[in-house]
Amino acid sequence: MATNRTFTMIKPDGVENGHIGAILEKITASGFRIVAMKLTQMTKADAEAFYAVHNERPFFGELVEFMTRGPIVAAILEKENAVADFRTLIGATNPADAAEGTIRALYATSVGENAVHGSDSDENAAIEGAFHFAGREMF
Ligand code: RTP
Ligand code: MG
Repeated sequence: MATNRTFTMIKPDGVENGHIGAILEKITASGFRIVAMKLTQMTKADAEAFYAVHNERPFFGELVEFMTRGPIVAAILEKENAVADFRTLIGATNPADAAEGTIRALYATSVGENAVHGSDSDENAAIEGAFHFAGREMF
C-alpha cells in the first residue's frame, strides 16, 4: 500500500482538557509521521466552510459553535493507508460506540465533543490539509 496522508484536528475539548500531548503520543506511536502541525482557532466562517457537508444537519449550529470556541491543533499526517488507519485509531464518532483504547474512547466526552477529527477520504484529506496549511508549512 502506498504511503499517503490524512488530516486531523485535536478539537477544542481535547485542547481544553489538556490532552494534546497524550493524543500526539498515541498518533506518533501508531506510526504516523507529522507532515504539518499548528495551534490555531477557526472563525465561524472557517468552521461553516470546513463542515459545509453537514450544513443541513440538526447539529450544525452546535458543531460550528463548538469548533470555534477555542484553539485546535491542526495537523497533516503520513502513513501507509493513512485515512483508514487513522479512523481506526480515533474510533467511532460517538465515544459510547468507540472501541477500547481508541482516542475517542479515551478522551472524547460526547458525540459532539469527541476530541479529534479524521478525514474520511483521500480526496477530503487533501482538501482539508490545504484548507489549513500553505505548501511551505508541509514537510
Ligand atoms: P469528524 O468529521 O469530526 O472526524 O467526525 P466523524 O467523521 O466521525 O463524524 P461526522 O459524521 O463527520 O460528524 C462531524 C462532527 O459533527 C459532530 N456531531 N455531532 N450531536 C450530534 O449528533 C453530532 N453528530 C456529529 C461531531 O463533532 C462529529 O465528529
Ligand atoms: Mg467526518
